[in-house]
Amino acid sequence: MSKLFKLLSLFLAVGVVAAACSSDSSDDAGTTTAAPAETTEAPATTAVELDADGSLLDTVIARGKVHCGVSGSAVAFSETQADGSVTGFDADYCRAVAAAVLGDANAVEFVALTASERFTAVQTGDVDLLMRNTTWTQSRDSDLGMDFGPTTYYDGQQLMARVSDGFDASSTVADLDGAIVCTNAGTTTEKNIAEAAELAGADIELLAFETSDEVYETFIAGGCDITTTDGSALVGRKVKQQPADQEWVIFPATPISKEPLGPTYGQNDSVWADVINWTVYATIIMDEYGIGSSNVDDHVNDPGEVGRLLGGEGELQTVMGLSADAFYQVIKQVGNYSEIYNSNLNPVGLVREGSANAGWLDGGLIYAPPAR
Ligand SMILES: N[C@@H](CCC(=O)N[C@@H](CS)C(=O)NCC(=O)O)C(=O)O
Repeated sequence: MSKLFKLLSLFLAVGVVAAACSSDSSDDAGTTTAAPAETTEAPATTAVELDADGSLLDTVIARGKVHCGVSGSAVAFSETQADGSVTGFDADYCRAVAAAVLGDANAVEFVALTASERFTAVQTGDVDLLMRNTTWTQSRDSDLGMDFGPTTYYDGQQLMARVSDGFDASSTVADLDGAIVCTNAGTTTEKNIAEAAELAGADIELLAFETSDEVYETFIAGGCDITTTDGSALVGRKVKQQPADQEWVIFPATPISKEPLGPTYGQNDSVWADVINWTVYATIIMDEYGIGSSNVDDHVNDPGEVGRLLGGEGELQTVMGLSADAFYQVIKQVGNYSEIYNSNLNPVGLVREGSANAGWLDGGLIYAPPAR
């Protein structure tokens, strides 16, 4: 688009806003006035172009790297290795975004953030997105200025304790009366357990630590009776850290909260949001077709949805500011949803079957809108 047209578009857009403001000061009238602009072709195009100009997408493409906020110590989700590389389910979704935007899954700079640091890092622009065991909540969505992408892992908060302290799989929050409970600061976990204990009439002492490593060091040393966080994290830590002389049990079977985890980014950048969201959706849709890294090359010329998503006729990736082959690169270099899930989470015992993270056709919640 020429500079002149862009400028003209800007004036047109400002005109629409000004008209909306001047016609009536009530919210209702503003909405009514603005609505026709969405239904006529030219102003709708204008709006898209203006958004794209200010989007993080341009910044990331110019920079040639995605700055992705992760935990770095979340077992199976994002773990910083001795050589500095980061592995895990969340880390792979950072790579998927880099493959989509830059054609290179390795064009990621991982930024390790504690739970309490993470949202500031998005607000200051230190990271372009979070893939950090982050729960979608109303306050984060509104008050904190975040936006959330599709849930990549449906989690829920549980508790972990020593069997020798009298806890078992049927224990409940009411059984915590008198217990010292350790968790991470700046999390939903911290708030949920305080609220749940109060509701259950259990008097607890809550210790909130900045990192999970401190939580588990304290728990193992007997400084707390209970640790609590997302169930997936408890499973991972139990596999990795349960000492030979202790037996840990996770309860209750039905989590005490819903913790939908997924990509998180700054609000009001729908071009960037679309890119991240459709990167996730592409991994889910390809999974539904049984197309992954090993057979994607056999399907690039497929008709319909598969062909479109892989860059063939009718593709929509270029409309989003990406290369036509953006999602081909995601599947080829990183894999589909099952590949990402199974390679990272099966080793700690987390399986899709029978869980909320199964596909919708298998009774789960993993679902994507159609690519057309
Ligand atoms: N999903 C919850 C909890 C997130 C959280 O901080 N989880 C812990 C346990 S997985 C964590 O990431 N620990 C890793 C670390 O300390 O870096 C939230 O969004 O508040």
